[in-house]
Amino acid sequence: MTARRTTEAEDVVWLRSGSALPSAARREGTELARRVGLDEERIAGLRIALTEAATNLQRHAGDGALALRVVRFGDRPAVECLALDSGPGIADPGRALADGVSSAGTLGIGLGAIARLADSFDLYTRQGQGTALLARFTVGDAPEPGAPGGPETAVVAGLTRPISGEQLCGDTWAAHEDAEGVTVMMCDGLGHGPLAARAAEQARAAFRGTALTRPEDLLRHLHSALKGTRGAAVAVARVDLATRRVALCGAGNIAGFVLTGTERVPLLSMPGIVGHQVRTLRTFEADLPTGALLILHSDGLRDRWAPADFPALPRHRPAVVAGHLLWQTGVRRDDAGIVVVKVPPA
Ligand SMILES: [Mn+2]
Repeated sequence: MTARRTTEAEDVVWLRSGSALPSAARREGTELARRVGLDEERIAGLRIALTEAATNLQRHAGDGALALRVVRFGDRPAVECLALDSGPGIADPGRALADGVSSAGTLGIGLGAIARLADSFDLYTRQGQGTALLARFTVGDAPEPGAPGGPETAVVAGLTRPISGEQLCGDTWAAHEDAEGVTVMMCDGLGHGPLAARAAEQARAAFRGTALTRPEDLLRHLHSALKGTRGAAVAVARVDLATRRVALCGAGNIAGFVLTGTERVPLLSMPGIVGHQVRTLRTFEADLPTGALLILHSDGLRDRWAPADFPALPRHRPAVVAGHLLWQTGVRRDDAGIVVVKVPPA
């Protein structure tokens, strides 16, 4: 068997915009950074970046939040910060990124400093819609996969957010990457709270432990693994890097589609509850051209939008795409989960 890399949903610390945001961001960020062994100099940089991102949200963003978490690239952990908002957007991101221009007006370091301090940075902003900012601080020096100068492999990123008032999330995702392709799962445990989270955890464990890559086989495997839980909506997709085709098999309400700059090609799921009742399984296929994204998300995100609502979004890093779509289309009355796959040029 070829070497395989697994990525999975992580615990996400969601910090809503408010007066305590900068100090809360520094505290939580520092804790994550110490846990993964980031050195003190990088931690100092992380704290500056978090202060600036948090202050931006407070001053300009209206409704916004920071999502902090540990992500892993192989055995290299990183602390990742997503700053997401529904603010007015940044009119001139090029200028805001330039040296010395502080978007907060006080620190004098601004977005340019965040971009310099982080080893991975990306920004999507649209006037009248909002902004998604990614700043990542990785342990070690080697460039991560998919980064400029890094190995050209597929890049997978997801994001989850529990329903308002809950700590645990019933939405989850996981992905395997190997030399031939990428296999990805999105799972929405029925309802919310601890029982939904348990179904999600069981789906993730079953996905982690299998070598199956054919979506229909995988879905059947997950169906058995979820017996005894309250059940879930699950979709599994396989991207074949040689043919640049994607195949998806799903049961229940998971949205799956290929997104280009101008088009959204749906990959349908069948009715059913994985773990309880799955009658007919069908696999749907589509092309995945260079630059296009494969996106799976739960019904905690609205899916009535057009590619023109998010122009140029597919050009951005999958973590920014996941963050922006979750923030802009996510609902508060349900768990929300999204996973985004971008494949390298052929
Ligand atoms: Mn749901």
